[in-house]
Amino acid sequence: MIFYGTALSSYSAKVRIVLAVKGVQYDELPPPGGYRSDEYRAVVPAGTLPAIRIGDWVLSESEAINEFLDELYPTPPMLPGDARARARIRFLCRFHDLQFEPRVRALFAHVKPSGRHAHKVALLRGEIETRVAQLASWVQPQPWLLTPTISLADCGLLVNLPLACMALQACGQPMELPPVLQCWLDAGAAHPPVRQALEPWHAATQAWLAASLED
Ligand SMILES: N[C@@H](CCC(=O)N[C@@H](CS)C(=O)NCC(=O)O)C(=O)O
Repeated sequence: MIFYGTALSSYSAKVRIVLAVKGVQYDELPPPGGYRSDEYRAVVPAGTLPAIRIGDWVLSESEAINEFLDELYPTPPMLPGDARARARIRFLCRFHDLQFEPRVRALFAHVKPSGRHAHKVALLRGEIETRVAQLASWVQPQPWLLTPTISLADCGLLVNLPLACMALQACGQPMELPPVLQCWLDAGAAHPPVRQALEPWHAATQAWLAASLED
């Protein structure tokens, strides 16, 4: 299996968690020509990261990849339980992709001091805090958000919740997490496959933030 990803791509990190938890053997490649390039689109038509390739079979979209990996490598199951439990896991995955991550991404334009608009950062911070409060009210980590073993619901948020904190800190408007979510993040960061999966993303993100702040 070829995994197309980069260290800085948060959606690549989301899939890398599933690959690490399931102990999948794969070769990681950067997108040939860069993402969105014609060269990469010739392999991955959507042009986005991450993507996987098995022979000439290609799949992009992190959530589709994660569900495919869960079916291909069923141990440990990351979409466990009955229909209702599985639906709740999918709900948190969509919440991450559709409600949470886009607002974190919108902060990126404001990290460099020269491009920062404090009032827009404040608006985004308010929207992110609303989503964080919703999330905290929906989960009772056991120790994972919805399950005793890590599920697909944890993966995107294990990347983008810390990213929201790091980006807001860099923008000069730090956010404090509710204790229930901070405890969950701490437990996640101590989990060896999660730690291994997040290491390259964390290092690249810190380097990018530091370089942007010096600009
Ligand atoms: N919905 C997509 C989003 C992936 C995404 O936005 N990836 C970024 C890198 S983290 C990217 O490829 N951006 C280039 C683009 O959108 O053309 C997924 O879940 O895979």
